[in-house]
Amino acid sequence: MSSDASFPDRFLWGAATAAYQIEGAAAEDGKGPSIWDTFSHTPGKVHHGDTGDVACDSYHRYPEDIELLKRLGVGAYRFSVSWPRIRPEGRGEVNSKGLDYYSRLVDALLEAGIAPVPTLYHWDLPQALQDAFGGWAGRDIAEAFASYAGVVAEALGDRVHRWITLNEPWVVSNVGYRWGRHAPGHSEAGEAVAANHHLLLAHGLSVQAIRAASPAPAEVGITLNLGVSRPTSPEAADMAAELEARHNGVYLGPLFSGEYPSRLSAEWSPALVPGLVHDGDMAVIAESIDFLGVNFYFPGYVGVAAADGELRAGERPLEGGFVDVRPAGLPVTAMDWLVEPTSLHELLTRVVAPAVGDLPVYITENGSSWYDYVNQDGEVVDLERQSYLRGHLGAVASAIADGVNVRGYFAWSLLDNFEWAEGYAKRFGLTFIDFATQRRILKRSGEYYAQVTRKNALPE
Ligand code: PNW
Repeated sequence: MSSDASFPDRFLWGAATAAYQIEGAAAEDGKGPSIWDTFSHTPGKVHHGDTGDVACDSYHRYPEDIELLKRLGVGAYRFSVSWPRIRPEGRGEVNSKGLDYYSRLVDALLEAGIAPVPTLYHWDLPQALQDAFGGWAGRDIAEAFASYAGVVAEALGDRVHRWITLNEPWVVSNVGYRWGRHAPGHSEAGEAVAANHHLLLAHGLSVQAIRAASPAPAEVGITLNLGVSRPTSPEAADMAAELEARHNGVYLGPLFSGEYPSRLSAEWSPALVPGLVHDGDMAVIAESIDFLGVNFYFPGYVGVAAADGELRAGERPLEGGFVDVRPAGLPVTAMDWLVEPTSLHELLTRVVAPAVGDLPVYITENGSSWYDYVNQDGEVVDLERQSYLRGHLGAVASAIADGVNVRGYFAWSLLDNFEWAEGYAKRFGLTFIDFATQRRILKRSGEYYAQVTRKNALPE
């Protein structure tokens, strides 16, 4: 990977956030409660008892945040729309004050020359729909989501030309419904498999709804968090392939080939659950899209557990005598996530390109968390984040050189924010936030990113 990598003309540089992580104003202007309001207010669910009640107060401070985007020199901002701001009960009555907020945000972005790229679902499901349908585990959620998507597209589609339906359905179904670490905090494999299918069905129906409701031509895509699993010995190769099927194939298969991967069991494959997949569903899910969004943070390594079952240093248990491994020599972030930029190149060339062919791909999130602090000069010198960014941008450039159709990159995140179950303890921002005062400080990595976006190349 050469250090002077440059990017194609019209490569789209961006930064990303999500509504519950930054907006605050959790009960303002008619917003209804979401499952994350409920979950974060449940003792023991989120580190330190943190909630998104105030977060970065971006609901009020978005003009300041747009100034930060201008300093970064980005051409696009990926934010998410809060479903319970638009429909406090999830269905039925539309809250015009909620739509007005996003309309003001979109206008201010366009004024600044920044393209708005909204995500319609970044995990803040209306609590009323969790109660009514069991959330994503219930089939009726799919129509409700498509209806809400149509409402937003009708209101903003004269100015928004690129939409993302869902953020990371793998995390929604597994972290939320299988392992219970995210809202709604359930640990039911059956619910997780059902959620997997209903998320995809909701996606397909919403693609149709957005195109039908939008007053101007719209590009529509979905964001997946895809992974690479690397076996550390030949005996672990089959388990690595299994993990990739659960992580990637169960989404890429239906979206791009109209079928779930055949190797998976009923614990993981909606196709094997009686009554879950209805006639016609697979065609709706495979509705053609205009781009694929890819989120990437870290690779996985799979090894065989020690014969006595004891965990060795850096290992975490997986099922069936396998372990998740941290190979010596690779750095880890504050999240304990491995740093290995070549794995992003591997993902794009080995996993993404074969599935999507020539379809445009956007990296819709990539970034890292470190223990940042403000030094005596009032600066945040986050050299590890800068190095992570540089390495991963190099990987993107080399994947493009190898023929992958990557059209843009969104850094995660514009701001330090509410990092879900980790609360405010884990910082991913290019901007530091002092949560006591809401003061924003562009970090060294943000200055670096501004150089990249202006040169359309990696400096030095
Ligand atoms: C993504 N994992 O979540 C989300 O889209 C962001 O909202 C979040 O802040 C960011 O990554 C950093 O965590 C993920 O366990 C959560 O593999 C968990 C995983 C991956 C992504």
